[in-house]
Amino acid sequence: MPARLSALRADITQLDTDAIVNAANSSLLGGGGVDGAIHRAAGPELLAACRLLGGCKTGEAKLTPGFRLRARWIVHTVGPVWRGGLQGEPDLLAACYRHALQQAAAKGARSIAFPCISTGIYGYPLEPAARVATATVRSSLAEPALAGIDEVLFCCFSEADLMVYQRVLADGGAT
Ligand code: AR6
Repeated sequence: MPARLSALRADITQLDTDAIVNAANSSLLGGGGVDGAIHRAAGPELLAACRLLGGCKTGEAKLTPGFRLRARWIVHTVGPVWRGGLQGEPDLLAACYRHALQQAAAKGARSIAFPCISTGIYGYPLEPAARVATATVRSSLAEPALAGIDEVLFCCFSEADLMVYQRVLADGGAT
């Protein structure tokens, strides 16, 4: 069975996928946006766990438990700051999605939810980001190591973002 890819409008902290992804910064010590929301919802144990991780480079991903969340795992990844698109941003954003899937699959997660990484404070335009996200997830799920993942949710925070994702998923032939 191919994995199901879909978009929804939600607060990612409320989802009950096995893993959720955090759009963090390289310190992994919290911030605004979805990062702040995840830290508030998961509780102070999350910050304590993140302190032990030694930060995270752009495009990489590190995993913690979900603590007070319904999700069992949080995969923290650091998206690129948008600098016009010619500074390697698409490859770095793709690496975030690929590495987050790998971290989740290594723990046996079957379902995972992504926020729209880099498209808030980091300024990556939404539609090109959504194209990188959906194409990377589709191609990565063909890797044998990721075969256990059967559901990927793209969690949009606004109705406008959801409409873009639905169009991009439809263009790519998603189920
Ligand atoms: N659930 C789902 N999506 C959300 C939520 C939520 N609760 N809250 C915000 N979003 P951003 P970035 C959406 O700025 O651009 C932090 O300070 C938001 O509407 O959170 O990768 C980090 O520490 C947008 O669509 O992440 C870094 O310093 C998306 O999440 C920096 O921001 C991403 O926006 C990372 O910036």
